[in-house]
Amino acid sequence: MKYRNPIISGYNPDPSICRVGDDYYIVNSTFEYFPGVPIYHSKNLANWELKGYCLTEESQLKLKGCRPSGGIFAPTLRYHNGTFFMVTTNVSDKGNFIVHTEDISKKWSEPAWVDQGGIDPSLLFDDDGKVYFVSTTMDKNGMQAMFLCEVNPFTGERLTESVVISRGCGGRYAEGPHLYKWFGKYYLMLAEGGTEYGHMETMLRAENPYGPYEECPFNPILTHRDDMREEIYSTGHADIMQDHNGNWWLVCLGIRPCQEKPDRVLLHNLGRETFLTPVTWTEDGWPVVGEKGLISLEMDGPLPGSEPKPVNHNFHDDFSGDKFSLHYNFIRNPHMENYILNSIKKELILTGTEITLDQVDSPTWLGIRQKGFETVSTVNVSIPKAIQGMRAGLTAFYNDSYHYEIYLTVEANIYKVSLAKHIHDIITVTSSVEIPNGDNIYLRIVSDKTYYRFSYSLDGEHYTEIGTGLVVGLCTESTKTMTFTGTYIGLFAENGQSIFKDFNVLVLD
Ligand code: 6LW
Repeated sequence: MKYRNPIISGYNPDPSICRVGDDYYIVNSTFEYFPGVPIYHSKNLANWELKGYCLTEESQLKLKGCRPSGGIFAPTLRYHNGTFFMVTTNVSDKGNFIVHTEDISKKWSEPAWVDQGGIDPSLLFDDDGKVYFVSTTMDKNGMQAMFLCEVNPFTGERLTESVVISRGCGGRYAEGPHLYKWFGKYYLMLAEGGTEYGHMETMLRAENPYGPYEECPFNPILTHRDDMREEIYSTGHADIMQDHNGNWWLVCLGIRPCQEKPDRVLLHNLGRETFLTPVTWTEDGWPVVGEKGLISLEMDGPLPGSEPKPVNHNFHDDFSGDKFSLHYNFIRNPHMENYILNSIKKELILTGTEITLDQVDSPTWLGIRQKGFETVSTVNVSIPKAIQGMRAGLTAFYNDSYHYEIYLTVEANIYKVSLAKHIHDIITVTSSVEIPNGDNIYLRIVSDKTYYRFSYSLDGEHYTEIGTGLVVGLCTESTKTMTFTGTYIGLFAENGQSIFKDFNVLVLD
């Protein structure tokens, strides 16, 4: 059956997959965003539905003041004896921890912290009842290595010394380790080369979890570093599982560049997304990923379950519900008293504080992942009480130093629609138009691979463009610090209350 990649679009990196009967689950990294670690569900590996998050309480996910792309790094999801276990790292809190639940629709446990350092933790539940915990960190000489210990997965207690089992297969930054027990052997899969354009997956195996490990003779088993098709890059940070029909699959992160030839500047703004590929095996027990280590946007494979349905990424919220859509994320731990849904009047009331989009804090902001290059986002905004300098509007947001927004504001008692941009250390208002009042103003962002275009309307039909912003300004490669996230389309308010109605994001590609 044919299916399209990415199977989970938009910023959904570091995928980990597990199977329970004929149900499939994927989790991803979330860094400074709240709630943490989304759980996607599928029956056919091609169509995925967001079902909730592993970390939904501040006690599980402390993000206050965390740097951009701090917080939650790569997670691993495993299922054993009726219990789901998710292990991850909060680099802005106490490091590696495990949460568990018997029902993913309910609250997960409080964190059980593990006394082994590093990032990218993973778990293996062995046949003899031992539970192995592996992560990547530096040894006492500052050399990166995979460390292994045995743990109690409920308490996080480390039961054995942490010992080095591998330093990878020669690529830099060996990380993203997953330990598996297949065909009576221990397989160790690693990401190497760094999560950028040199990214790759390598495979090793041993008779014993502590090694010695032999390397797959045709490593890397997956990489796009030399792929001249230029449609998917940076494939790596993968996880493998066998479906309920006995077929094997690999999920990995990858990026779709936003630059068209002949620009050839390698840039991406949507973040690292989740891709799927079939896996077959050589006679001597090594995995063959995709088309000899390459994957494509259109693939074919023995999918379990029903024929893939066309994927619709459109988002519409008329605020008639009494709960926030699962697709909304917040920046760090939100102050929920500033987010009020009025399902009777179909309004979202945002109370902006003095915290702005430019601060490493939690402004009054909620957003959904941008899931395609070509989008049309609209929202209706009103300012019930004019406060000088307040702002309320619609933003294309990467992080506190990289965002564009079109918004209502009040200056010297004059209502205006303005366009502001924050790129690196440049914060500027590039356009400002006087409007008659602050009631029911329509704001719109139209995006493609090159531009975000900003317009407003007084009647919801006739739009006036007030400016554009280059997509390149919101790309991961352009940020002044190392970042791992992707763009959101968000609503925000600062220094006053605003009323939002009818938020729509159409995804056209
Ligand atoms: C992830 C690690 C990595 O934990 O990036 O560059 C981190 N390598 O594998 C965030 O995705």
